[in-house]
Amino acid sequence: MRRLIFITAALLLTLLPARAGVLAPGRECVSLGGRWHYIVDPMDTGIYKYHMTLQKPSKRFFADRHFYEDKTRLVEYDFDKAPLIDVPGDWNTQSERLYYYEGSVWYRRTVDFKPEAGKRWFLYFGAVNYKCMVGINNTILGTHKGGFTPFWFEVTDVLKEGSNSLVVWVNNTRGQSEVPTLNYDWWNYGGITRDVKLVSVPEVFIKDYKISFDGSGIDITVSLDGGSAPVTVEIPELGLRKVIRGGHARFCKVKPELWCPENPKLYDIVLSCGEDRITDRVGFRTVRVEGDKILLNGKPVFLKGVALHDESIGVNPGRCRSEQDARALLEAAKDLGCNFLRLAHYPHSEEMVRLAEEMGFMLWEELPCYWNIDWSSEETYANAETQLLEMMERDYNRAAIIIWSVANETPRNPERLSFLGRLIAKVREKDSGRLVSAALEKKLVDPRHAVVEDELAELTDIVSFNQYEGWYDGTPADCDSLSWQIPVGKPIIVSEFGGGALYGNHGSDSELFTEEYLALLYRKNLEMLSRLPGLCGICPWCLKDFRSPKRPLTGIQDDFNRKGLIDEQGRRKQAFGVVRDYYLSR
Ligand code: GCB
Repeated sequence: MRRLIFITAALLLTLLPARAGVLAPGRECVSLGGRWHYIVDPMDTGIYKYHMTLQKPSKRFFADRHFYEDKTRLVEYDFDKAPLIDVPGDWNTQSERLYYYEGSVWYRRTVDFKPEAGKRWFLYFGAVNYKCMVGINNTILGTHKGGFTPFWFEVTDVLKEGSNSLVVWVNNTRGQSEVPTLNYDWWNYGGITRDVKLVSVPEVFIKDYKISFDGSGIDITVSLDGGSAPVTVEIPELGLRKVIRGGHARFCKVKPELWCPENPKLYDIVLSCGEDRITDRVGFRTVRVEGDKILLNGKPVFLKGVALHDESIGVNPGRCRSEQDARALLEAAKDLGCNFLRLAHYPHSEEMVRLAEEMGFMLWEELPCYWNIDWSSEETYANAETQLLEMMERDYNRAAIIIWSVANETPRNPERLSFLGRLIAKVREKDSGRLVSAALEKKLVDPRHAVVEDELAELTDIVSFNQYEGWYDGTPADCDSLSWQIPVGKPIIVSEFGGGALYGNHGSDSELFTEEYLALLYRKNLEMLSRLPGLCGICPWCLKDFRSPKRPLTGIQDDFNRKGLIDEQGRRKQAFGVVRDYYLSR
């Protein structure tokens, strides 16, 4: 068994994808989304021999029967006859048989290709949950781990003219040392959950660019792949143009219209290098902390937030698949009066982030270091850091993101402090223009006194914590007299509070899971939180009821965490109005 784990780990480690940068946005892409064939493989027959020694993957499913040369061998699978599934999309909501499934699924589609002289080709995945191995025409391109961030492989030398077989092994088995770990409160949606694209670039191309604004000037750094050449950068509306030769340029003394929720101004930017050209939309703003205030563009701001999962609104909701799915959630948050979103508990899609930016939401983006992960494992740390870098690289240029958050409700111990301390140092090394946080916990020292005591708060810019007075602790009325002891001198964000209610379940306001109870809970919590000195923002937990296998209560939960202000179909509970009235009054 040990040998098997070792061989599997070795295979997974040696073929890592190319990383860094902005490969897909603003470029010529062919979406490979659509109907793919799939084979469910709970025993990993496509990988292992019957004695569990590692089967050379090229001799099994990657060979793709359709293209299989050796017709004399017994082949017990056929992608062409296998059922079809939508990509992007989770498998759990597309087949009743796969609703609770955690294991391996093989995907296959064919890709028509016509080579062009002087071009290179990359295969880009928006996200695959959780692990995957990708092959084309029987050549394994590599593997990726981490369910919410993009990765890509160069396929220039692998694609052949005509039809190509693209096979992806996906596995969403949870693991003790993974990020997230075995236990978490959301649905483990498996599959190729975000778009797959074929991207073409010239021999020398812009691999990455980063733009930032410090209040007086705009800095741009670019990096190239395949050679060196000058890069021209233009922001036409500001009349800015420069040729970058050494990888960096600064436009001094510029006065752009600043991005803010009331005026989410974005500018077109064009970068060109030889035949390569990328276009994007970027905003300019500053964010910093002064004492216990958060300053956006130099002025104190109150974050009227809500937390949400990347799960669509609908009768059978699943992982969001499209811009329309993201828009429906964002419109609900707009109606609630929000100017801020906590994108919980892992990186949401790029579409979600971009649309939120256009619509004027400040954003908190988060890593799935959730509850009690394996703090002492160096491999777990490396995994978390990779996910962090992939998230930051994808979204560095989004002005809407004001906070990177590294963890949620993690237990206090030295290993965790060191692990998260290293992640925080990494964030600061890569980005000095944003705030760093982590959602901490509060403790009741007795029913009337709550404390937030956590050495991690010394490393973050903001003291953020989750609290559930009136739900997991006490009653809504207890909010009236609860006293708080919170580290002083930093801004405070209450990153979660709330309770459960089933939409349409009415009764007295002392009855759990009724809309009336939840409305009272919110009224009492909002009064209590408003009294906290240094309060800079709040995030009700959460916008929409979301699927969670930890919530089986029949007739009420039925596999949904019912703490949404709207239910899974978008219907508003009474508490929605309570929060909206509060936001209108601030
Ligand atoms: C929390 C977690 C969140 C859960 C929520 C709950 O503290 O951060 O992920 O879903 O509580 O509903 O219990």
